[in-house]
Amino acid sequence: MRVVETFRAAYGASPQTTWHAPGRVNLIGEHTDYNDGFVLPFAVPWGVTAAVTPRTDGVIRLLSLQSQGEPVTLATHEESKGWTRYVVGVLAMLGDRVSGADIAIDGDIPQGAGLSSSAALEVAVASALNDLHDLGMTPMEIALLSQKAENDFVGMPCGIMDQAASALSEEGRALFLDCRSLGFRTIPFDLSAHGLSLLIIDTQVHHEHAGGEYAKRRAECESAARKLGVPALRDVTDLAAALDRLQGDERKRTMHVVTENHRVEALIGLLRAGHVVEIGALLNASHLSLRDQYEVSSPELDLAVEAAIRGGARGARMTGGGFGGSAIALVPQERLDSVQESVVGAYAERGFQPPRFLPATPAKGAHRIA
Ligand code: GAF
Repeated sequence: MRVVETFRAAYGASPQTTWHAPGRVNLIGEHTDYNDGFVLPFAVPWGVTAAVTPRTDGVIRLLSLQSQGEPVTLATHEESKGWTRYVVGVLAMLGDRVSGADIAIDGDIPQGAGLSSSAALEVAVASALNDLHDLGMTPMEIALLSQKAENDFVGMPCGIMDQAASALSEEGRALFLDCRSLGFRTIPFDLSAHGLSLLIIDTQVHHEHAGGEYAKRRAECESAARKLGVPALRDVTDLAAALDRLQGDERKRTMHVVTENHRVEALIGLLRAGHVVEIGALLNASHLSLRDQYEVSSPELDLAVEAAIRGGARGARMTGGGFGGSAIALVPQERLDSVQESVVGAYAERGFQPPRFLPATPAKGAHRIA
């Protein structure tokens, strides 16, 4: 394994453990996690591998096969930049349970595709350290610690979805998570048995303002919940009455969150009943709500969705935080070529840079590989 070889070459000994943690796509339940709502992501076949050996002197040595040069040497709480923040953040959250580490990282998640490479990095490192130090954390506790690293150390106020998907997913299944109780179950998600595929359409565009807009959406939801006198938008039961009491953006955000939770539940009902093709309509409705009520889509994502449907997809939506990244499309296998042609053609016509296509099958969550 090349990450193990690189570790040996850099640090002069074999790593004591090596863990892999995947990225994710979200089938449905977008911007619901930090509103105590429901999500339905699954792990993708790409991820981050972390080869790790503990140290006892409070130092972190860190290298990545995706960035050039010598290992970076940092203290366990030291402020750092770029990708190293996610690793240092995990060690900072572990506090005196760990005292430094030598770490080599390898990753194959397409960069900028919005498939949660940062969550995969956090979960891979946290899982390896949990293993090495016998910390006894459950996968959910690893996800929570990784989220805290991202919230408190990196400063991104994300919910729990991405880290939970990376830590808890199971091959061939989607992960239904109640983000309030943290209760979860996995649901069989085998599209090929129904002659379907889930195609990721990576727009290869990521808009700069994404972080600030994300925090703004979260603040709007929290403000709307306060005005409605509920702990979180999850608790809105009478949507019409709630909308009467809100205005402007807060009204629109509330409409999205409440109906998106309904869509997650409806989609699970369809999967249980075996009506897989019919989930497409819910994907479409989710996209329109994210575009018009939550306002987190982008011209590239909207075009990917429209063109995929024109090419024969049974449904499509943006996935993840938005403002770029990827869309997903539910495609009958015999239409895979025509959907891709339709999207490529539409992008060329609008002068957008060509998108990238990746087939998504549900993969296994974080696990030890050596
Ligand atoms: C990003 C966040 F990290 C998640 O927590 C979630 O809120 C998602 O955007 C939107 O559903 O991926």
